[in-house]
Amino acid sequence: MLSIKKFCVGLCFISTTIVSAQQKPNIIYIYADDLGYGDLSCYGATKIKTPNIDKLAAQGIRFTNAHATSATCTPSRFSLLTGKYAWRKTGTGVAPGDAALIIPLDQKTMPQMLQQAGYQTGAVGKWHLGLGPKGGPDWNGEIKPGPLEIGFNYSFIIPATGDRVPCVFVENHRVVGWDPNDSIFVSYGKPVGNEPTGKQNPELLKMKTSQGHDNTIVNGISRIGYMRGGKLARWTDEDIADVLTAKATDYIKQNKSKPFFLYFSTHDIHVPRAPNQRFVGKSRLGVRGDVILQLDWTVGQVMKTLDSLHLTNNTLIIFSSDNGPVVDDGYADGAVENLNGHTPSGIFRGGKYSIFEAGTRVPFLVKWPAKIKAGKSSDVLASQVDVFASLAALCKQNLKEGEAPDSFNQLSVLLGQSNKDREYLIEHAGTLSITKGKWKYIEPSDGAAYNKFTATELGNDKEPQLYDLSVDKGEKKNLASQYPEIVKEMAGLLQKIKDIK
Ligand code: NG6
Ligand code: CA
Repeated sequence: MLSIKKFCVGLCFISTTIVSAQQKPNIIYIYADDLGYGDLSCYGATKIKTPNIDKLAAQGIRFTNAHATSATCTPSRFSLLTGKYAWRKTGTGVAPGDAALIIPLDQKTMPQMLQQAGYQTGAVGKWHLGLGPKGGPDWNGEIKPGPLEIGFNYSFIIPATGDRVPCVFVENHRVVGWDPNDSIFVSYGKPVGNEPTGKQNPELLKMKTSQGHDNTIVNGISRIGYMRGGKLARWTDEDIADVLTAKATDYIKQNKSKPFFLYFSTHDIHVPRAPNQRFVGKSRLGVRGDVILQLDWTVGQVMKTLDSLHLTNNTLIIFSSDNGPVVDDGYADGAVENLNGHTPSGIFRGGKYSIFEAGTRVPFLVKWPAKIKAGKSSDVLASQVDVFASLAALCKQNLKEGEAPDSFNQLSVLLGQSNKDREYLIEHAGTLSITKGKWKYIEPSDGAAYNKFTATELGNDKEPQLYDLSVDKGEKKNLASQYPEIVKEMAGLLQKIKDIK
Protein backbone atom coordinates (compact mmCIF):
# COMPACT_ATOMS: atom_id res chain seq x y z
CA MET A 1 0.00 0.00 0.00
CA LEU A 2 1.18 3.51 -0.79
CA SER A 3 2.13 5.25 2.43
CA ILE A 4 0.84 8.77 3.01
CA LYS A 5 4.43 10.00 3.12
CA LYS A 6 5.28 8.47 -0.24
CA PHE A 7 2.06 9.78 -1.71
CA CYS A 8 2.82 13.24 -0.45
CA VAL A 9 6.41 13.14 -1.69
CA GLY A 10 5.07 12.05 -5.07
CA LEU A 11 2.51 14.82 -5.16
CA CYS A 12 4.97 17.44 -4.09
CA PHE A 13 7.37 16.24 -6.76
CA ILE A 14 4.66 16.50 -9.43
CA SER A 15 3.65 19.96 -8.29
CA THR A 16 7.20 21.35 -8.20
CA THR A 17 7.90 19.90 -11.65
CA ILE A 18 4.81 21.60 -13.00
CA VAL A 19 5.74 24.90 -11.37
CA SER A 20 9.28 24.86 -12.68
CA ALA A 21 8.12 23.81 -16.14
CA GLN A 22 5.86 26.83 -16.27
CA GLN A 23 8.16 29.32 -14.66
CA LYS A 24 10.48 31.29 -16.89
CA PRO A 25 14.08 30.34 -16.25
CA ASN A 26 16.37 32.70 -14.42
CA ILE A 27 19.11 33.84 -16.76
CA ILE A 28 22.68 34.56 -15.74
CA TYR A 29 25.17 35.81 -18.30
CA ILE A 30 28.67 35.55 -16.83
CA TYR A 31 30.99 37.68 -18.92
CA ALA A 32 34.67 37.08 -18.24
CA ASP A 33 37.11 39.69 -19.49
CA ASP A 34 39.99 38.85 -21.87
CA LEU A 35 39.67 35.12 -21.22
CA GLY A 36 41.11 33.12 -24.11
CA TYR A 37 39.89 30.00 -25.86
CA GLY A 38 42.79 28.04 -24.39
CA ASP A 39 42.59 29.37 -20.83
CA LEU A 40 40.29 26.71 -19.33
CA SER A 41 40.90 23.05 -18.72
CA CYS A 42 37.55 22.24 -20.35
CA TYR A 43 38.96 23.81 -23.52
CA GLY A 44 42.15 21.81 -23.46
CA ALA A 45 44.43 23.77 -21.12
CA THR A 46 46.76 21.36 -19.38
CA LYS A 47 48.80 23.75 -17.24
CA ILE A 48 45.84 25.07 -15.28
CA LYS A 49 42.75 23.48 -13.74
CA THR A 50 39.41 25.27 -13.70
CA PRO A 51 37.15 22.75 -11.96
CA ASN A 52 34.10 24.95 -11.45
CA ILE A 53 33.93 26.18 -15.02
CA ASP A 54 34.63 22.63 -16.19
CA LYS A 55 31.64 21.50 -14.14
CA LEU A 56 29.49 24.12 -15.81
CA ALA A 57 30.67 22.76 -19.17
CA ALA A 58 30.01 19.17 -18.15
CA GLN A 59 26.47 20.03 -17.11
CA GLY A 60 25.63 21.86 -20.32
CA ILE A 61 26.93 22.50 -23.83
CA ARG A 62 30.49 23.49 -24.61
CA PHE A 63 30.64 25.49 -27.84
CA THR A 64 33.90 25.33 -29.76
CA ASN A 65 33.14 27.81 -32.55
CA ALA A 66 31.36 30.62 -30.71
CA HIS A 67 32.52 34.20 -30.95
CA ALA A 68 32.47 37.51 -29.17
CA THR A 69 31.34 40.18 -31.61
CA SER A 70 34.59 42.16 -31.41
CA ALA A 71 38.15 41.67 -30.27
CA THR A 72 37.88 44.33 -27.55
CA CYS A 73 35.53 45.02 -24.69
CA THR A 74 33.36 48.06 -25.39
CA PRO A 75 32.18 47.02 -28.87
CA SER A 76 31.55 43.41 -27.79
CA ARG A 77 29.42 44.54 -24.88
CA PHE A 78 27.59 47.09 -27.00
CA SER A 79 26.71 44.35 -29.50
CA LEU A 80 25.66 41.86 -26.83
CA LEU A 81 23.32 44.29 -25.09
CA THR A 82 21.82 45.87 -28.23
CA GLY A 83 21.93 43.06 -30.80
CA LYS A 84 23.53 45.55 -33.16
CA TYR A 85 27.11 45.45 -34.44
CA ALA A 86 29.12 48.15 -32.70
CA TRP A 87 30.99 48.89 -35.93
CA ARG A 88 27.76 50.31 -37.35
CA LYS A 89 28.04 53.16 -34.87
CA THR A 90 30.93 55.56 -34.32
CA GLY A 91 32.27 56.09 -30.82
CA THR A 92 31.98 52.45 -29.79
CA GLY A 93 35.72 51.73 -29.51
CA VAL A 94 37.45 51.10 -26.18
CA ALA A 95 35.89 53.86 -24.03
CA PRO A 96 37.79 56.15 -21.66
CA GLY A 97 36.59 56.13 -18.05
CA ASP A 98 34.81 59.47 -18.38
CA ALA A 99 32.90 58.67 -21.58
CA ALA A 100 29.20 59.47 -21.79
CA LEU A 101 26.77 56.55 -22.09
CA ILE A 102 27.39 54.97 -25.48
CA ILE A 103 24.11 53.10 -25.88
CA PRO A 104 21.46 55.52 -27.20
CA LEU A 105 18.43 55.75 -24.96
CA ASP A 106 16.09 54.98 -27.85
CA GLN A 107 17.95 51.76 -28.69
CA LYS A 108 16.10 48.64 -27.54
CA THR A 109 18.33 46.63 -25.22
CA MET A 110 18.35 43.02 -24.10
CA PRO A 111 17.66 43.88 -20.43
CA GLN A 112 14.72 46.09 -21.52
CA MET A 113 13.30 43.22 -23.53
CA LEU A 114 13.66 40.97 -20.48
CA GLN A 115 12.02 43.54 -18.22
CA GLN A 116 9.07 43.53 -20.57
CA ALA A 117 9.00 39.76 -20.30
CA GLY A 118 8.60 40.11 -16.54
CA TYR A 119 12.22 39.79 -15.41
CA GLN A 120 14.06 41.61 -12.67
CA THR A 121 17.31 42.67 -14.28
CA GLY A 122 20.65 43.34 -12.60
CA ALA A 123 24.11 44.34 -13.83
CA VAL A 124 27.09 43.56 -11.63
CA GLY A 125 30.71 44.13 -12.60
CA LYS A 126 32.58 45.81 -15.39
CA TRP A 127 30.49 48.27 -17.40
CA HIS A 128 32.76 50.05 -19.90
CA LEU A 129 29.87 51.44 -21.96
CA GLY A 130 30.11 55.01 -20.71
CA LEU A 131 27.95 56.81 -18.17
CA GLY A 132 26.13 60.10 -17.99
CA PRO A 133 25.09 62.68 -20.56
CA LYS A 134 27.20 64.24 -23.29
CA GLY A 135 30.34 65.56 -21.61
CA GLY A 136 30.44 62.60 -19.20
CA PRO A 137 29.14 61.91 -15.73
CA ASP A 138 29.17 64.01 -12.56
CA TRP A 139 30.94 61.66 -10.16
CA ASN A 140 29.68 63.68 -7.20
CA GLY A 141 26.04 63.68 -8.12
CA GLU A 142 23.54 61.42 -9.80
CA ILE A 143 25.40 59.37 -12.37
CA LYS A 144 22.91 58.92 -15.16
CA PRO A 145 21.94 57.86 -17.73
CA GLY A 146 23.58 54.48 -17.22
CA PRO A 147 22.53 50.86 -16.67
CA LEU A 148 19.24 51.81 -14.98
CA GLU A 149 18.20 53.92 -17.94
CA ILE A 150 18.87 51.17 -20.49
CA GLY A 151 16.91 48.38 -18.84
CA PHE A 152 18.50 47.26 -15.59
CA ASN A 153 16.59 47.48 -12.30
CA TYR A 154 19.79 47.33 -10.30
CA SER A 155 23.46 47.93 -10.98
CA PHE A 156 26.74 47.68 -9.12
CA ILE A 157 29.54 48.45 -11.53
CA ILE A 158 33.14 49.27 -12.23
CA PRO A 159 32.49 52.31 -14.46
CA ALA A 160 35.07 51.44 -17.14
CA THR A 161 37.92 49.00 -16.48
CA GLY A 162 40.19 48.17 -13.57
CA ASP A 163 43.05 50.00 -15.23
CA ARG A 164 41.10 53.21 -15.85
CA VAL A 165 40.09 55.90 -13.38
CA PRO A 166 37.89 56.48 -11.47
CA CYS A 167 38.76 53.48 -9.28
CA VAL A 168 35.43 53.43 -7.48
CA PHE A 169 32.29 51.32 -7.66
CA VAL A 170 29.01 52.86 -8.73
CA GLU A 171 25.80 51.41 -7.30
CA ASN A 172 22.72 52.51 -9.20
CA HIS A 173 23.25 56.28 -9.57
CA ARG A 174 25.91 56.89 -6.93
CA VAL A 175 29.56 56.31 -6.19
CA VAL A 176 29.74 53.78 -3.35
CA GLY A 177 31.28 55.36 -0.24
CA TRP A 178 31.22 58.87 -1.70
CA ASP A 179 32.37 61.47 0.79
CA PRO A 180 30.94 65.03 0.46
CA ASN A 181 34.21 66.38 1.85
CA ASP A 182 36.32 64.71 -0.78
CA SER A 183 34.76 65.30 -4.20
CA ILE A 184 35.92 63.21 -7.13
CA PHE A 185 37.40 64.68 -10.28
CA VAL A 186 38.52 62.70 -13.28
CA SER A 187 40.45 63.71 -16.37
CA TYR A 188 41.71 61.96 -19.44
CA GLY A 189 43.50 65.09 -20.57
CA LYS A 190 45.45 67.30 -18.20
CA PRO A 191 46.24 66.01 -14.71
CA VAL A 192 43.75 66.87 -11.98
CA GLY A 193 45.11 67.34 -8.46
CA ASN A 194 48.66 66.60 -7.45
CA GLU A 195 48.63 62.96 -6.48
CA PRO A 196 51.63 60.91 -7.53
CA THR A 197 51.62 59.37 -10.98
CA GLY A 198 53.30 56.28 -12.33
CA LYS A 199 55.34 58.45 -14.65
CA GLN A 200 56.77 60.73 -11.97
CA ASN A 201 56.87 58.34 -9.03
CA PRO A 202 57.57 54.84 -10.32
CA GLU A 203 59.21 54.06 -6.95
CA LEU A 204 55.74 54.05 -5.38
CA LEU A 205 54.42 51.29 -7.61
CA LYS A 206 53.85 47.71 -6.54
CA MET A 207 53.28 46.79 -10.18
CA LYS A 208 55.35 48.47 -12.89
CA THR A 209 53.87 49.34 -16.25
CA SER A 210 55.10 48.04 -19.58
CA GLN A 211 53.10 50.44 -21.71
CA GLY A 212 51.00 53.49 -20.81
CA HIS A 213 49.16 53.11 -17.50
CA ASP A 214 51.37 55.78 -15.95
CA ASN A 215 48.87 58.32 -14.64
CA THR A 216 47.33 58.50 -11.13
CA ILE A 217 48.49 55.85 -8.69
CA VAL A 218 45.68 54.12 -6.81
CA ASN A 219 46.48 51.26 -4.42
CA GLY A 220 50.09 51.18 -5.62
CA ILE A 221 49.03 50.69 -9.26
CA SER A 222 49.13 53.50 -11.80
CA ARG A 223 46.19 53.82 -14.14
CA ILE A 224 45.04 55.28 -17.42
CA GLY A 225 43.69 58.74 -16.57
CA TYR A 226 43.93 61.11 -13.64
CA MET A 227 41.71 61.30 -10.60
CA ARG A 228 41.64 63.18 -7.37
CA GLY A 229 39.38 62.90 -4.35
CA GLY A 230 37.16 60.00 -3.35
CA LYS A 231 39.92 58.57 -1.14
CA LEU A 232 37.49 56.56 1.00
CA ALA A 233 35.58 55.30 -2.02
CA ARG A 234 38.55 53.80 -3.87
CA TRP A 235 38.63 50.09 -4.35
CA THR A 236 41.36 47.68 -3.35
CA ASP A 237 42.16 45.64 -6.45
CA GLU A 238 42.84 42.49 -4.44
CA ASP A 239 39.24 42.59 -3.16
CA ILE A 240 37.41 43.31 -6.41
CA ALA A 241 36.53 39.67 -7.16
CA ASP A 242 35.20 39.19 -3.62
CA VAL A 243 33.13 42.38 -3.75
CA LEU A 244 31.60 41.64 -7.15
CA THR A 245 30.94 37.99 -6.34
CA ALA A 246 29.18 38.99 -3.11
CA LYS A 247 27.05 41.52 -4.99
CA ALA A 248 26.15 38.96 -7.65
CA THR A 249 25.23 36.24 -5.18
CA ASP A 250 23.28 38.73 -3.03
CA TYR A 251 21.36 39.74 -6.11
CA ILE A 252 20.47 36.11 -6.77
CA LYS A 253 19.34 35.64 -3.17
CA GLN A 254 17.25 38.79 -3.16
CA ASN A 255 15.51 37.86 -6.38
CA LYS A 256 15.19 34.15 -5.80
CA SER A 257 11.42 34.10 -6.07
CA LYS A 258 11.13 36.15 -9.26
CA PRO A 259 12.48 35.36 -12.65
CA PHE A 260 15.70 37.36 -12.81
CA PHE A 261 18.34 38.22 -15.37
CA LEU A 262 21.81 38.85 -14.00
CA TYR A 263 24.47 40.30 -16.25
CA PHE A 264 27.57 39.45 -14.25
CA SER A 265 30.61 40.90 -15.87
CA THR A 266 33.76 40.00 -13.97
CA HIS A 267 36.87 42.15 -13.74
CA ASP A 268 38.95 38.99 -14.11
CA ILE A 269 41.07 38.31 -16.03
CA HIS A 270 41.69 41.89 -17.24
CA VAL A 271 44.69 43.94 -16.12
CA PRO A 272 45.72 44.98 -13.56
CA ARG A 273 45.92 41.40 -12.37
CA ALA A 274 46.02 41.68 -8.60
CA PRO A 275 44.58 38.42 -7.25
CA ASN A 276 43.37 38.11 -3.70
CA GLN A 277 45.99 36.63 -1.36
CA ARG A 278 44.04 33.33 -1.42
CA PHE A 279 45.02 32.82 -5.06
CA VAL A 280 48.52 34.30 -5.14
CA GLY A 281 50.99 31.72 -6.45
CA LYS A 282 48.35 28.99 -6.63
CA SER A 283 48.37 28.49 -10.39
CA ARG A 284 52.14 28.38 -10.79
CA LEU A 285 51.56 30.41 -13.95
CA GLY A 286 52.06 33.80 -12.37
CA VAL A 287 49.33 36.36 -11.76
CA ARG A 288 47.52 35.70 -15.02
CA GLY A 289 47.01 32.08 -14.00
CA ASP A 290 46.10 33.13 -10.46
CA VAL A 291 43.29 35.39 -11.67
CA ILE A 292 41.98 32.55 -13.85
CA LEU A 293 41.69 30.53 -10.62
CA GLN A 294 39.96 33.49 -9.00
CA LEU A 295 37.51 33.64 -11.91
CA ASP A 296 36.90 29.91 -11.53
CA TRP A 297 36.17 30.44 -7.85
CA THR A 298 33.68 33.20 -8.73
CA VAL A 299 31.80 30.88 -11.08
CA GLY A 300 31.79 28.23 -8.36
CA GLN A 301 30.24 30.70 -5.89
CA VAL A 302 27.44 31.52 -8.32
CA MET A 303 26.67 27.83 -8.84
CA LYS A 304 26.82 27.13 -5.11
CA THR A 305 24.39 29.97 -4.43
CA LEU A 306 21.95 28.61 -7.01
CA ASP A 307 22.24 25.14 -5.47
CA SER A 308 21.59 26.42 -1.96
CA LEU A 309 18.42 28.19 -3.15
CA HIS A 310 17.31 25.20 -5.26
CA LEU A 311 17.44 27.37 -8.36
CA THR A 312 19.96 25.34 -10.33
CA ASN A 313 17.49 23.34 -12.36
CA ASN A 314 15.62 26.28 -13.82
CA THR A 315 18.50 28.72 -14.27
CA LEU A 316 20.03 29.24 -17.68
CA ILE A 317 23.69 30.16 -17.35
CA ILE A 318 25.72 31.44 -20.25
CA PHE A 319 29.43 31.82 -19.60
CA SER A 320 31.71 33.54 -22.09
CA SER A 321 34.41 36.17 -22.61
CA ASP A 322 34.25 39.61 -24.24
CA ASN A 323 37.33 39.09 -26.40
CA GLY A 324 40.36 36.87 -26.78
CA PRO A 325 43.45 36.70 -24.58
CA VAL A 326 46.45 38.96 -24.11
CA VAL A 327 49.44 38.26 -21.92
CA ASP A 328 51.21 41.63 -21.62
CA ASP A 329 48.45 44.24 -21.71
CA GLY A 330 50.45 47.14 -20.34
CA TYR A 331 51.72 46.05 -16.92
CA ALA A 332 55.00 44.27 -16.24
CA ASP A 333 53.21 41.78 -13.97
CA GLY A 334 55.28 38.70 -14.77
CA ALA A 335 52.54 37.11 -16.90
CA VAL A 336 54.86 36.64 -19.88
CA GLU A 337 57.73 35.23 -17.85
CA ASN A 338 55.48 32.77 -16.01
CA LEU A 339 53.45 31.49 -18.91
CA ASN A 340 55.27 28.19 -18.58
CA GLY A 341 54.04 26.69 -21.84
CA HIS A 342 50.39 27.64 -21.28
CA THR A 343 48.66 28.67 -24.55
CA PRO A 344 45.89 31.26 -23.92
CA SER A 345 44.79 31.28 -27.57
CA GLY A 346 44.67 27.48 -27.85
CA ILE A 347 45.39 26.42 -31.44
CA PHE A 348 44.20 29.73 -32.87
CA ARG A 349 46.18 32.64 -34.25
CA GLY A 350 46.16 36.15 -32.77
CA GLY A 351 44.43 37.21 -29.56
CA LYS A 352 42.76 40.29 -28.11
CA TYR A 353 42.81 43.14 -30.70
CA SER A 354 43.26 40.68 -33.59
CA ILE A 355 41.07 39.85 -36.58
CA PHE A 356 42.51 36.34 -36.54
CA GLU A 357 40.38 33.70 -34.83
CA ALA A 358 41.72 34.07 -31.29
CA GLY A 359 40.49 37.68 -31.24
CA THR A 360 36.88 36.58 -30.90
CA ARG A 361 36.70 32.79 -30.67
CA VAL A 362 36.20 32.38 -26.95
CA PRO A 363 34.86 29.88 -24.44
CA PHE A 364 31.07 29.76 -24.60
CA LEU A 365 29.14 27.51 -22.25
CA VAL A 366 25.40 27.17 -21.89
CA LYS A 367 23.78 25.28 -19.05
CA TRP A 368 20.12 24.85 -18.13
CA PRO A 369 19.48 21.50 -16.47
CA ALA A 370 15.70 21.69 -16.95
CA LYS A 371 16.06 21.94 -20.72
CA ILE A 372 19.60 21.14 -21.89
CA LYS A 373 21.12 17.69 -21.96
CA ALA A 374 24.39 17.64 -20.05
CA GLY A 375 27.81 16.91 -21.42
CA LYS A 376 27.46 17.97 -25.03
CA SER A 377 29.98 19.73 -27.18
CA SER A 378 29.02 21.71 -30.29
CA ASP A 379 31.06 23.10 -33.16
CA VAL A 380 28.17 25.18 -34.50
CA LEU A 381 29.18 28.62 -35.74
CA ALA A 382 27.71 30.98 -33.16
CA SER A 383 27.94 34.63 -32.13
CA GLN A 384 27.19 36.54 -28.96
CA VAL A 385 25.24 39.06 -31.01
CA ASP A 386 22.53 36.39 -31.29
CA VAL A 387 21.95 36.05 -27.55
CA PHE A 388 19.45 38.96 -27.63
CA ALA A 389 17.08 37.55 -30.30
CA SER A 390 17.47 34.03 -28.90
CA LEU A 391 16.43 35.09 -25.40
CA ALA A 392 13.61 37.15 -26.90
CA ALA A 393 12.37 33.95 -28.56
CA LEU A 394 12.74 32.06 -25.30
CA CYS A 395 10.62 34.70 -23.53
CA LYS A 396 8.17 35.00 -26.41
CA GLN A 397 8.95 38.67 -26.95
CA ASN A 398 8.47 40.04 -30.43
CA LEU A 399 11.19 42.29 -31.72
CA LYS A 400 10.05 45.18 -33.85
CA GLU A 401 11.72 46.34 -37.04
CA GLY A 402 15.04 47.95 -36.15
CA GLU A 403 15.32 46.29 -32.74
CA ALA A 404 18.36 44.02 -32.32
CA PRO A 405 18.90 44.34 -36.08
CA ASP A 406 21.95 42.07 -36.32
CA SER A 407 20.76 39.44 -33.87
CA PHE A 408 19.42 36.12 -35.17
CA ASN A 409 17.20 33.79 -33.21
CA GLN A 410 19.53 30.85 -32.54
CA LEU A 411 17.64 29.57 -29.52
CA SER A 412 17.48 25.99 -30.77
CA VAL A 413 21.28 26.04 -31.17
CA LEU A 414 21.80 27.46 -27.69
CA LEU A 415 19.58 24.73 -26.26
CA GLY A 416 21.38 22.00 -28.17
CA GLN A 417 18.34 21.15 -30.31
CA SER A 418 19.86 22.18 -33.62
CA ASN A 419 23.25 22.10 -35.30
CA LYS A 420 22.52 24.81 -37.79
CA ASP A 421 25.44 27.17 -38.25
CA ARG A 422 24.82 30.86 -38.24
CA GLU A 423 24.48 31.78 -41.90
CA TYR A 424 27.69 33.81 -41.68
CA LEU A 425 29.86 35.27 -38.95
CA ILE A 426 31.33 38.75 -38.84
CA GLU A 427 34.40 39.29 -36.69
CA HIS A 428 35.57 42.78 -35.80
CA ALA A 429 38.94 44.10 -34.70
CA GLY A 430 40.36 47.18 -36.45
CA THR A 431 38.99 45.60 -39.60
CA LEU A 432 36.23 43.11 -40.42
CA SER A 433 36.16 39.49 -41.50
CA ILE A 434 33.38 37.24 -42.65
CA THR A 435 33.18 33.47 -42.23
CA LYS A 436 30.71 31.35 -44.17
CA GLY A 437 30.95 27.60 -44.32
CA LYS A 438 34.61 26.71 -44.40
CA TRP A 439 35.84 30.06 -45.72
CA LYS A 440 37.03 33.05 -43.76
CA TYR A 441 37.70 36.27 -45.61
CA ILE A 442 39.54 39.18 -43.99
CA GLU A 443 39.11 42.49 -45.75
CA PRO A 444 42.22 44.46 -46.68
CA SER A 445 43.26 47.16 -44.24
CA ASP A 446 46.03 49.64 -43.57
CA GLY A 447 46.39 48.74 -39.89
CA ALA A 448 49.63 47.35 -38.44
CA ALA A 449 50.18 43.62 -38.86
CA TYR A 450 51.72 43.28 -35.43
CA ASN A 451 51.53 45.01 -32.05
CA LYS A 452 54.96 44.74 -30.51
CA PHE A 453 53.79 45.83 -27.06
CA THR A 454 51.18 43.13 -26.65
CA ALA A 455 53.01 40.75 -29.03
CA THR A 456 49.80 40.20 -30.97
CA GLU A 457 49.45 39.32 -34.64
CA LEU A 458 46.68 41.74 -35.48
CA GLY A 459 45.92 40.16 -38.85
CA ASN A 460 45.81 43.39 -40.84
CA ASP A 461 47.07 43.20 -44.40
CA LYS A 462 46.73 45.50 -47.40
CA GLU A 463 45.88 42.43 -49.46
CA PRO A 464 42.73 40.36 -49.04
CA GLN A 465 43.07 37.20 -46.97
CA LEU A 466 41.16 33.96 -47.39
CA TYR A 467 41.52 30.93 -45.15
CA ASP A 468 39.96 27.50 -45.33
CA LEU A 469 39.09 26.95 -41.68
CA SER A 470 38.09 23.33 -42.28
CA VAL A 471 41.73 22.38 -42.76
CA ASP A 472 43.57 25.48 -41.54
CA LYS A 473 42.13 26.56 -38.18
CA GLY A 474 45.40 28.36 -37.43
CA GLU A 475 44.96 30.66 -40.48
CA LYS A 476 48.42 29.99 -41.80
CA LYS A 477 47.82 29.71 -45.55
CA ASN A 478 46.31 32.68 -47.34
CA LEU A 479 44.45 31.26 -50.35
CA ALA A 480 43.11 34.57 -51.69
CA SER A 481 45.14 34.57 -54.89
CA GLN A 482 44.18 30.96 -55.56
CA TYR A 483 40.42 31.53 -55.22
CA PRO A 484 39.66 35.02 -56.55
CA GLU A 485 36.00 34.16 -57.20
CA ILE A 486 35.48 33.13 -53.56
CA VAL A 487 37.19 36.34 -52.43
CA LYS A 488 34.82 38.32 -54.65
CA GLU A 489 31.77 36.51 -53.34
CA MET A 490 32.76 36.88 -49.68
CA ALA A 491 33.72 40.55 -50.10
CA GLY A 492 30.37 41.16 -51.80
CA LEU A 493 28.44 39.50 -48.98
CA LEU A 494 30.36 41.47 -46.37
CA GLN A 495 29.62 44.69 -48.24
CA LYS A 496 25.92 43.83 -48.37
CA ILE A 497 25.85 43.33 -44.61
CA LYS A 498 27.78 46.55 -44.06
CA ASP A 499 25.28 48.41 -46.23
CA ILE A 500 22.31 47.42 -44.07
CA LYS A 501 21.25 50.60 -42.33
C1 NG6 B 1 44.20 49.42 -24.03
C2 NG6 B 1 45.05 49.30 -22.77
C3 NG6 B 1 44.83 47.92 -22.19
C4 NG6 B 1 43.36 47.67 -21.97
C5 NG6 B 1 42.59 47.89 -23.25
C6 NG6 B 1 41.10 47.75 -23.11
C7 NG6 B 1 47.19 50.54 -22.82
C8 NG6 B 1 48.62 50.52 -23.22
N1 NG6 B 1 46.48 49.46 -23.11
O1 NG6 B 1 44.33 50.70 -24.56
O2 NG6 B 1 45.54 47.79 -21.00
O3 NG6 B 1 42.87 48.49 -20.96
O4 NG6 B 1 42.83 49.19 -23.74
O5 NG6 B 1 40.78 46.44 -22.80
O6 NG6 B 1 46.72 51.51 -22.24
S1 NG6 B 1 39.28 45.99 -22.91
O7 NG6 B 1 39.28 44.57 -22.59
O8 NG6 B 1 38.55 46.75 -21.94
O9 NG6 B 1 38.87 46.23 -24.28
CA1 CA C 1 38.03 42.65 -22.60
